[in-house]
Amino acid sequence: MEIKPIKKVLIANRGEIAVRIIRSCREMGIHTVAVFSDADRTAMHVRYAGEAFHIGPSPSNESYLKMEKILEVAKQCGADAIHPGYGFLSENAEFSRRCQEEGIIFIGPSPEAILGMGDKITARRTMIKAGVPVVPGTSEAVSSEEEALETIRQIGLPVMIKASAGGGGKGMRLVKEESKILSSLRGARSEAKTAFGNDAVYIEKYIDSPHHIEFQILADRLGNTVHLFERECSVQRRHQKVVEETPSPIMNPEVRARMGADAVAAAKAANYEGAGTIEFIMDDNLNYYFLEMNTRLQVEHPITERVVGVDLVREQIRIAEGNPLPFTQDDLHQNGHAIECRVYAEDTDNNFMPNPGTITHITEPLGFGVRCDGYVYEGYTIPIYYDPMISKLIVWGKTREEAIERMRRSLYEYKISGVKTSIKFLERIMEAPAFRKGGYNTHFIEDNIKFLMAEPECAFECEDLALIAAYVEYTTSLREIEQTMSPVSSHAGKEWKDYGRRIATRRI
Ligand code: MV4
Repeated sequence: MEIKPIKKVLIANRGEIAVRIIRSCREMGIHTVAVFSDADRTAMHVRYAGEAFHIGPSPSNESYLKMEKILEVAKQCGADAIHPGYGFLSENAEFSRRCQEEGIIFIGPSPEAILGMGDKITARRTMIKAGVPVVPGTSEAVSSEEEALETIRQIGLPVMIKASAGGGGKGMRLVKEESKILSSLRGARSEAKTAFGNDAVYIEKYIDSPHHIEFQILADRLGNTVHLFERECSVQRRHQKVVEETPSPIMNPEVRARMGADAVAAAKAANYEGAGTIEFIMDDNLNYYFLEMNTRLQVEHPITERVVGVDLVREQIRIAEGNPLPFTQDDLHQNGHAIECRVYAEDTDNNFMPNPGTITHITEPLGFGVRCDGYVYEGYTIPIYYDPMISKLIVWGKTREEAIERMRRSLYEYKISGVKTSIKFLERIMEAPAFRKGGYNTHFIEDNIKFLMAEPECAFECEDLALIAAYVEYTTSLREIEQTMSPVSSHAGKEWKDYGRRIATRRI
């Protein structure tokens, strides 16, 4: 098969993921083209890219979701590929098809693969055929109320009624009582009709307090498919992931091997090409079931990159060029432990309300084993139009314990002023006994909300630190004074220095 080198990539996205993609392109010697809305004229991805084109007003449906406008820019600037990132057009089969029609490489799966996994009933049937375990339930759309009652009698309550066109928690109903079956069915149907224009629903046995575990896969055009192990994503709030880690603390080698093989079988059954994720739910006995396939690069991809040692964006591009995967399954191993915290501009004390605004100061953590994928800078105003995620902080450690302590240290170093952020909430997660123990499930945040809402403990002596800060502040201003005034003040500075040294050595 033919290999077509990609020379220029248009990034149909914004924020941290656009910057992330540009970074890999630059390392590969690939030219980059940013697109931006009114609100993003001063955005980081515009500065990072080789070229940048304005595509419309701030709302995404008038800019980042405008397929024809983006294709027009791609043709005009001679881009031979488009990377959609996550969100926006990344799982839009129509966009994948339009790229094909225009002779532009879509760095992602075919329209058929997107459609096949986007319809959850079709996806379930595909997985059943491939021998991948699915949650006990229906393999066809529910055709009548009588049939629904009969099916639920067989499965047994509680059950989940889910919209076939849904996903990520949209169009779902949990049914616990016989008397609520029909009202839930009607509710789910009308919600699905309104949200997706498709009222097909299916029924699954309800798995109580599951763990959310997903497998990263990569598939090339030649039929080679590998998995890059799991990510534990059970720390979530209202279907928004908050912390992810790999390896999963509840996994064992035997289950990992079986799930990995099932993830590969799932990707092959979907005729998949590129990077994708197979989502499973797992119960406390480590029984696992296919839930959904995400046909895109995911927010939490860096933890896999860190532990497996693979740049997933680079591999996406190489696959899109038609190259074979440069490794086999046996070449891939997990090395150490990685954790990601998603930092949001939000008010955690006020129902996690988004808190966009101007960043007046930012100091990002650095040091051994630390990666910070962000896009904001001092003086930047986070627009109200898009996701309020500021950055993703990713740390690596030889062990899980080391990674947790490195995350605590990094969150402690992370200073953002001007907007409220979730940093302290994340510090508290790292301190939570239920997180440190490792057996947590998708109810972790609600089960521990009282603990998580409290002030984080200081990993260091707070009082001493305040004194050191006062000392630093004092001597800094002294230095400025010294430059313009009499030398008398430098003596006072020495007293502070001695005191500062004394307390600094007492640090824990
Ligand atoms: C479930 C489930 C329990 N039983 N299905 C939520 C998002 C969507 N992807 C599917 N979801 C669930 N499906 C059955 N049969 C529990 C959830 C669920 C969940 C799944 C993964 C991560 C977080 C979750 C939070 C609440 C519910």
